[in-house]
Amino acid sequence: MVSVGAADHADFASPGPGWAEQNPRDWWRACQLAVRKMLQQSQVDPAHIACVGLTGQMHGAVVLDAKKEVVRPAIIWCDQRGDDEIQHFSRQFGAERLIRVACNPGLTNFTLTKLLWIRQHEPQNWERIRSIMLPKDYIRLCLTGDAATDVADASGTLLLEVAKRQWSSEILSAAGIPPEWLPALFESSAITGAVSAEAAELTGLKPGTPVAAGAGDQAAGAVGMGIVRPGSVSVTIGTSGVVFAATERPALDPGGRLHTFCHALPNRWHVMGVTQAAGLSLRWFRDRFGAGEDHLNDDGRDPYARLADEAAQSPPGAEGVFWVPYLMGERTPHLDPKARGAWLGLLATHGRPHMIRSILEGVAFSLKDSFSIFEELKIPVETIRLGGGGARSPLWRQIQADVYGREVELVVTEEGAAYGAAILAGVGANHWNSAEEACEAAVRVSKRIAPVPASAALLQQNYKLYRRIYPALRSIFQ
Ligand code: XUL
Repeated sequence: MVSVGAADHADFASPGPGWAEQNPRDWWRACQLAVRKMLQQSQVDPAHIACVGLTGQMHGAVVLDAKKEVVRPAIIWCDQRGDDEIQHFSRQFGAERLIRVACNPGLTNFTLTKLLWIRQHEPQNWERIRSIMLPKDYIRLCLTGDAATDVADASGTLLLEVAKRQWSSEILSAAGIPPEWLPALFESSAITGAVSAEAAELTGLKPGTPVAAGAGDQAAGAVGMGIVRPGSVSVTIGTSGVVFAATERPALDPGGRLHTFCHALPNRWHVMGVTQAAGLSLRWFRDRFGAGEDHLNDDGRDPYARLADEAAQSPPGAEGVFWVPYLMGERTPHLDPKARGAWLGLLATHGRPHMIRSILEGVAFSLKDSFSIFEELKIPVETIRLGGGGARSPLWRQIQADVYGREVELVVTEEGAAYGAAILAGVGANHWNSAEEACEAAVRVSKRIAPVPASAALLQQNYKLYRRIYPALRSIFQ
């Protein structure tokens, strides 16, 4: 499996307010290093690798010229610059019609928005574009020479007819995007090509090793956590935070607050709600204010563990301090790129422990907003599994169980997206007949965490107050 360009661990350039860019060449260099290191450390014989799976951050726009050279840095998933362009497109296309065709509304995050922005603001770059792709598919191009993608990742472009699992000629023609710019579409476990001699030289993989379509980080992560059947839900806190539910059919939110995408299994879809700055809220705190009193002394401990220790000094509810995590605008439920982060309720008696705990609670409140929409749309929630960096913190796990008011589960393998990509590659290599069968065999629950009644009751109360914060602040953000 190759897990590519996940912005969770890499920084991005922000050359303007709310902008986010990375250079695809950096991903390819990192990928070569990572694959070489993996082969070296694991001592796996490349000849024994049956298939390579791919996953990576979603929604980015990688734009290439006729020679398949990168035209400009990729504008990535959390970039917010294209609000005017996507609003204009939605009005012209018809906002309701867009939800009917693409199953999703026009949002700044989606790939189409970034393409519209490039055309409007960088006509000289637009003229050079001959193909467009998603981040992990740029790595596929470097590995195999093929321009291909999977329906799950393609769902996040706003160029797909999600219900039919095919590119939308209607959207493409309304947006003025030539269909020949797009990669070929596959189901996630299909084989799209094979490792080229040149890529083999650079990575240490064996030439001719098949490469499966794979999926974006969320759908692959869900497979890695066994979220393949309706009723199973995951909450993943990486840079962003995602509440993800598998569905039998495309479940449409007429308000467009949830994303409705193809899942990485044939004939299956999923919905997901996204908090833009989940893990990012805590990383921001660490980067700006340090990781604990001893942050100047490198005591070798994980800075996030030190932050959690500090947070644990505050009681549940952070003695009235609230954090709203809108550091990169917000998707679910507000769909508002102008939303901003805020602390509320501070008194002179509060200190870092309250502020850090309020971040952990505020992110969990924001994720609970997705569960509230699931309830409205009657999307079943039978089991909840936690993943991503956020699931490594015992305190954040407990806060989540308390805020959701439900038992939560952990799975043995933490690297959800990478593990999911490997599972999908295993299906592609006919090791299993289906991703469902593979998940039965390869995903195990390691722990169950029940809500603590007293703190759960308090946090449910606080969630009601949290819900009132955005409407109260909205006009100030504008
Ligand atoms: C999902 C999303 C994130 C990114 C970054 O919609 O934006 O999962 O893929 O990891």
